[in-house]
Amino acid sequence: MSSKPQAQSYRARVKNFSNPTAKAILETVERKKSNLAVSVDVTKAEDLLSIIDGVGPYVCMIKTHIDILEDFDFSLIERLQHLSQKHDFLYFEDRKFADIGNTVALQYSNGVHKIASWAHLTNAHPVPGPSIIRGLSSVGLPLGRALLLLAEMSTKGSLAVGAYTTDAVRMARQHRDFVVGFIAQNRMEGLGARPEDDITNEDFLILTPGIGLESRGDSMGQQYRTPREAVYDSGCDIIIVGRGIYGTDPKAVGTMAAKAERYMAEGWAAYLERIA
Ligand code: S5P
Repeated sequence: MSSKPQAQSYRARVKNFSNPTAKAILETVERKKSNLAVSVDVTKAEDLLSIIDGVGPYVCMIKTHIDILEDFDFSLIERLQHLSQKHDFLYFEDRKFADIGNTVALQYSNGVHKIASWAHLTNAHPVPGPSIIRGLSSVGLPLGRALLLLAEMSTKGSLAVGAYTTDAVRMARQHRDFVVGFIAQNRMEGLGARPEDDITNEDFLILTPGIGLESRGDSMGQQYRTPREAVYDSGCDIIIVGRGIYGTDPKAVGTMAAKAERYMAEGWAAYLERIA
């Protein structure tokens, strides 16, 4: 008889997934004792590289918005891959796909960014229905990649609530080989399960943005909570921290590393408390 995923260790949950990226995420979290993903939303490639190099020791994952860069060139990808090997973390390209299957498959594999060729993980809005998963998985699954659905958002007034969230979980349940979890604010265990759904061994990774220790929000609708509120109170697995770590000065890498270490410690302590 197995306990609920949120009461299990990251290591014990590796077996709950068939997807190689999901397994690699859990193994990395366990190896580095870090459930911290740093979101690096900067516009210059050199800043991106130096921030990643600074916070790399403290993260299981780096989240990018590769289309924000003003000076993107595909040779950057090799330098990003070098950093992920040096510091042992995975890449999550926060692309938030939201179109028909055929279009998202092209956006994922082609264009200047060729996301599927380097990003272990990406995400999609469930708004178009299951065809978006089929489109993305036709590209990503053969490469061993994985997808998260945005089931909830951190912003004030988000429309991703109620039946929308429930339906996102149901969509994921039908595609567990490729959809390994959610961007969400809560652990939505068994949400909307029907009697015919076998959810005995169901496990999804919950990655949660909107994390800050020093602020409760920004002027554009973002809302923050602490690592403990996310991991212990709400049962989320990985905390995503952006400006709380890289702040406003992209050159202050030493300060960022210290902040990353603090978020890592708080996230890990909340996890240990949760599984205790
Ligand atoms: O609901 C969401 C989903 C995402 S992926 N709310 C979010 O803030 N995000 C992303 O997380 C957002 O695109 C940004 O890259 C990051 C949060 O950044 P921060 O600086 O507010 O921590």
